[in-house]
Amino acid sequence: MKHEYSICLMCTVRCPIKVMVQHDDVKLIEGNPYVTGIEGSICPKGAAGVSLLNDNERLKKPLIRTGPRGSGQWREATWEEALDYVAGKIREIKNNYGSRSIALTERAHLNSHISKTFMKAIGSPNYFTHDSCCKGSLNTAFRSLLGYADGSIGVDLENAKHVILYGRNYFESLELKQVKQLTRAMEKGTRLTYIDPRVTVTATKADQYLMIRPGTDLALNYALMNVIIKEELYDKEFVDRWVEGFAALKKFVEPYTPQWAEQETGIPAREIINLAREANDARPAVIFHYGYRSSHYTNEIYIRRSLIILNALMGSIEAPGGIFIKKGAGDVGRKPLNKLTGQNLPPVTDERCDGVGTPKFPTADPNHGVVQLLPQAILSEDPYPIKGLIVWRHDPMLSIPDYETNRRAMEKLDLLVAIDIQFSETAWLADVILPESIYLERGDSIQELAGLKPALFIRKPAVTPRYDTRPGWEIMKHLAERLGIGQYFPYNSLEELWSYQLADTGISLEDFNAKGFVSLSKEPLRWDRKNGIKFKTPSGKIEFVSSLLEKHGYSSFPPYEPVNPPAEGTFRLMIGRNAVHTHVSTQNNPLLNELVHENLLWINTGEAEKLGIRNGQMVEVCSSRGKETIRAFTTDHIHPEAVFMLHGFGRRVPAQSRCFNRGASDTLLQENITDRIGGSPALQHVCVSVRPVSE
Ligand SMILES: Nc1nc2c(c(=O)[nH]1)N[C@H]1C(S)=C(S)[C@@H](COP(=O)(O)OP(=O)(O)OC[C@H]3O[C@@H](n4cnc5c(=O)[nH]c(N)nc54)[C@H](O)[C@@H]3O)O[C@H]1N2
Ligand SMILES: Nc1nc2c(c(=O)[nH]1)N[C@H]1C(S)=C(S)[C@@H](COP(=O)(O)OP(=O)(O)OC[C@H]3O[C@@H](n4cnc5c(=O)[nH]c(N)nc54)[C@H](O)[C@@H]3O)O[C@H]1N2
Ligand code: SF4
Ligand SMILES: [Mo]
Repeated sequence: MKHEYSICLMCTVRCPIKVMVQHDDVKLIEGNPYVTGIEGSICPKGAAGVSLLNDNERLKKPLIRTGPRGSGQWREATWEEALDYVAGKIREIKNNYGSRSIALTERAHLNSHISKTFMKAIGSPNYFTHDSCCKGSLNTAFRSLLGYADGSIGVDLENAKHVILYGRNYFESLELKQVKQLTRAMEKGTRLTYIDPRVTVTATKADQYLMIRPGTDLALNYALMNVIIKEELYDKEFVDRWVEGFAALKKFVEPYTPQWAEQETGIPAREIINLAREANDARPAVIFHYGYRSSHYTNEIYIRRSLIILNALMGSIEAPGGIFIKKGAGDVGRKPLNKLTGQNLPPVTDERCDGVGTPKFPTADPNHGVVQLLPQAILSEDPYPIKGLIVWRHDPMLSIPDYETNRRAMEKLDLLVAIDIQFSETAWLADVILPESIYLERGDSIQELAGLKPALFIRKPAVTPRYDTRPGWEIMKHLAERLGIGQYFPYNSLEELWSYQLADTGISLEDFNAKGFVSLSKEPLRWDRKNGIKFKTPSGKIEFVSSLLEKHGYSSFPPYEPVNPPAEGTFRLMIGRNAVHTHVSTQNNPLLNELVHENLLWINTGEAEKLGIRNGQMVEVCSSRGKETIRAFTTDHIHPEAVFMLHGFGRRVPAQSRCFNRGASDTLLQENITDRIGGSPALQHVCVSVRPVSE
């Protein structure tokens, strides 16, 4: 049997894989055996990529809509026809409203340098990614403290002595390599503390689990800082050398005692004091995990800042077993991969339609915008109309809170184009669907993976496309040619794209053949903690008092204010993932759907009893935005103030028959409210009532 080394795309973690191929068919997918930390392993979703290839509910040909939006009436088209149609509409919108009225949103991917260049060449500032909905506030928190975005930061789980996770549900919301690192570390004695209002799989593996009242992590952290500073449990040398604003923090946290935090969080004061002391015992090899998905509450920026500050107090930044700034090709004296930047193009000067980078929203990251503000911008035409939207590997209908408002926004567009592999809820409303070949059938831009040991990875086609689909980088090139901007995309084939990236790097395509990757450093790269850490803040230090925040009039340490408490008779709606599904992508996958085909509403047993709800019974969940029906799962393993459901179910597209109408949609219930400093949506702001329904 032949094999090809490639990169998984069943989720966005991009694990290196080995694809076993016979007669142009994929027989098995394993992890790449040569990659340290992966050693051949793969998660259930990665293995299920096999069934995606031959799924008869995939997109197979370009489609042009013939009926009203959402009616499911399409006609098949040739690529020429579909691309001509899209290019014609883009030109029309440009002529009528100007270039800025075209937006593009995507789940950031290996070819994002191509889509960014495409938008620059069109002349529109409105390039968006999913990122704000995932961790916009974490990004801003890191920039406010270290000067780096969150994407530049990693955790050295393997060498940590104590890992403290705040709802970072590693064993279900997977990053394969990190899960394996953490497991190995725990086998060698690393302590795991897990803090969540819900007993997750990760909680069951922890040495210590603290059930926190939802939305009160900031209170816990202020109290931890209070103890750490009062009992002098912090790394004085590190703080003296690297921290700006320690004295201000010290004064600020004085009133936030563990006894105070006990009232707010429900965690006993003595546990809070213990945790502070245990962290001190392990420092600097201690990680207060700053989280991954960080779109929960309106004060998210300050929760994330407090976690990063705790790491700084422990001196864990750039220490083995702490958190680190990722190193790239440049750090080993190599030339980074070339990427398209459209450097010969004039800069785009129009302001973004979400106001990011303007006085309206100065602190969020303009590199990917705040995508959840897009529906409102479309509907209000403020500051100007958005009339065309290209959506590439993203499902804003489901990934931006408040489904009904999203739908109204999509309906208002003159042009909606979806580049996807299946009928997403957004594709279902599109004018044109451009089907992309799946990751097993296509190659993509080479990946430069920064980290302690930077390396290059490559996604190569393992089999030929099953249907009339194309890779996204080719679709964009062909669209660009029709718009007279083809010259900014200097490739005609995958090989030419790779050659462009590798030019003058001293690395050739053949270097990937043996193991599927090229290592750039054998040893972990760490900076000298005395004098060598290159923080990118204006002061060159860790800014507890943040110049980014203060210059725009925001406080670095605002007094604690509770987030909205659930009104009488309602519960906070918490959400998350499990190990079997990826966001909104895999619910219709033939194999994964068999494993988990609906979501359940976790509700505390005592609360369920009060409402007359039995385990397994159907219940109606009602919010200010909508109503859903779902099966109840009664359990003591969730805080009584909250209910919980998996994200990604309750689907409305009949052509995705396996997941159609199964379970409930969190998106439909959520309100679209944003942390106006950090940029994340407060996905868990919404509170819901729950009542039994007769079956
Ligand atoms: N309501 C709500 N919203 C959320 C979240 C939540 O929990 N609840 N979570 C947030 C988080 S953490 C994230 S990261 C985002 C994720 O949001 P999204 O990026 O929208 O979600 P995904 O499921 O990763 O994928 C989106 C689309 O990519 C398509 N796709 C998959 N593979 C390919 C491919 O190879 N090519 C192309 N062209 N398309 C492909 C899928 O079919 C799907 O339609 O959502 C955020 N928004
Ligand atoms: N299998 C799988 N793995 C994935 C993904 C996937 O879709 N599927 N997606 C990837 C992506 S893009 C992301 S962003 C990450 C997400 O990784 P995580 O952030 O670890 O994942 P979530 O599943 O969103 O889990 C959120 C947890 O926070 C808890 N929680 C809710 N409210 C609070 C609170 O107030 N305080 C505390 N302490 N906890 C709270 C919830 O109960 C839930 O268990 O996962 C990544 N890995
Ligand atoms: S975590 Fe699983 S689905 Fe995600 S990239 Fe890795 S193997 Fe693929
Ligand atoms: Mo995410």
